[in-house]
Amino acid sequence: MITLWMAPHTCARVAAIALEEAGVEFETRLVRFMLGEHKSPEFKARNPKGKVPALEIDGEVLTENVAILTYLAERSPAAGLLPVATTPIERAHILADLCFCSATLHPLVTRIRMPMFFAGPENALAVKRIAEQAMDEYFQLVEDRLSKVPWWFGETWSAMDGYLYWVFWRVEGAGYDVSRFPRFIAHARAMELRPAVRRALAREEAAQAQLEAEGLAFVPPKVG
Ligand SMILES: N[C@@H](CCC(=O)N[C@@H](CS)C(=O)NCC(=O)O)C(=O)O
Repeated sequence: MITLWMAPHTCARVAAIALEEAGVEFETRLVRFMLGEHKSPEFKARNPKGKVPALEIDGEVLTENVAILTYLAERSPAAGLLPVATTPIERAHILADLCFCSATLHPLVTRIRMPMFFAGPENALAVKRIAEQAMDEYFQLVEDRLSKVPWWFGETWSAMDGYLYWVFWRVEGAGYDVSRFPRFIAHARAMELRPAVRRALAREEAAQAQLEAEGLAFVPPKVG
């Protein structure tokens, strides 16, 4: 039994896309942030960090997207979630790319999306603008790479593309000007055509509809 603990619009989407692409059978469990369920003893027993995603596999819980993606890639080798490394340095390069998403891009996403969490509402716009400037450099890096090949690792899709897609979608929705990055836009739109991605998004939509029905959907205040 595999369970993905998730909340709509969060980086749990990265894990959901990989699970769907790998054809793994799994159920999703909605974590209601507005009720603080992610900080509840029940959830923290699974992930003491109080964050999604958490992937429960036969009672064992795996956290952190980088770990989840590398686990899934190894568990379902035929799915080709990540390139097959033949040397330790190749393996390390793949890990570095995934860490670029989790450790460099994701913190900027949070500052662009929720700047008020970092320095209060009065400084939110300044935080957002600084994060956007930092993001420009990294979006250009992705843009340059995607101007040569359709997917991050070349001609073949990988779970890294799912990670980049979530980053793109999250900041686009927060008003970040993506129009300067046409290859990245094309990448996002190509992602949305993939059947597995559509299935992952449908799961999220169902979870979001449930939150809305319960009056628990989170709407971040607009900044800028
Ligand atoms: N490094 C973690 C980041 C997880 C994370 O920050 N998740 C966010 C949603 S995108 C979360 O659960 N935030 C709730 C909180 O921090 O209170 C990963 O890659 O899985």
